[in-house]
Amino acid sequence: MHRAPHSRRYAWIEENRDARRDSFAQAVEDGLGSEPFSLPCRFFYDAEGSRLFEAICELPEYYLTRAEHEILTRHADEIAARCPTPLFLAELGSGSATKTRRLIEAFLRHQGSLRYVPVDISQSMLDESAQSLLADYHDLEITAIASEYGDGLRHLGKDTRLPKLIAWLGSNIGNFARPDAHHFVAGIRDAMSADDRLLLGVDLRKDERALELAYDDAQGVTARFNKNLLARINRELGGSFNLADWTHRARVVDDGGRVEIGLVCGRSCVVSIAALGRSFRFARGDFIHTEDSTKYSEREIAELAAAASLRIDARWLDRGQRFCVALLAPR
Ligand code: AVI
Repeated sequence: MHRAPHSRRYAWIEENRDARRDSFAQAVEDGLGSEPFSLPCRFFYDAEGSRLFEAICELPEYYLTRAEHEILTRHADEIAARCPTPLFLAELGSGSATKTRRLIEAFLRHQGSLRYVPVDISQSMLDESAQSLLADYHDLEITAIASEYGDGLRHLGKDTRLPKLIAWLGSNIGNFARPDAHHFVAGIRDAMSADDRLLLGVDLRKDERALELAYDDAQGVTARFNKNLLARINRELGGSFNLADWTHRARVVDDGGRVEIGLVCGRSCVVSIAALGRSFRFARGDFIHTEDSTKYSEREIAELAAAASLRIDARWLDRGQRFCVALLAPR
């Protein structure tokens, strides 16, 4: 465990750093080595990708963040009142933790002090958000975990000193394929004791046009976010992608249940990647799948919970009925 010199209230843990670095090269080799081409979306979030994602959350078309924020602002005290206290608050994929502030404030009101355990792949994001939270909340302690979800969850499962609320917000669940989402929620359930709770933020199925706009915004921020994956290959693995040859594409499929995101090749090209010691050939029209953003109906959320032996204690929608936050408890 490492402690930042500037605060006695901040500690951070790094899980599996080498595995994380190696897995990027391996994922690129696997994903570009054969068709259909793909790159896993978890690699979007280097420092630049995290910055671009924060910009996406501010876009007028990207309603998800505002809808969830509205729900948390209106119902954070009720969420805290429904949880066993005192507890500690853990968060998977915490990012800037902006939305989490409403929860932190509610728990500080309910129990006076709070330990917050954010889990995020981006060390820089964890450091930045921790410093800003600690400056604003004097009764807050933070133990940040820099890791992928799986390692973070294993760590949380062992932390049984107090009950915990695990927040998995921002519809991050949407970036899992449906069967993987079921599997992952079951994994969260395994890391929970009887008094623990899960707070799940999920984007709902909706009108296709609203989804298209949310994932292909007028300012092109989402396109830059998507293309940053190729830029990251160039930066970290010595790749030769010419970003101008690639176009962002977001298509609504499965009856509005999923946005399929990727990059379309506009000109045939050969891309060398020094760290892999090989080249990849792409033809005009080739597609690299980079992300799925899956949407759920309220019924699908109930099925997801039931399949993981969780019950819905309460759920809230925003006024526009676009987004759902559900509080889940072990059955
Ligand atoms: C992080 N995740 C929930 C975002 C989403 O909406 O699926 C990622 C994103 N991709 C494009 N825009 C936002």
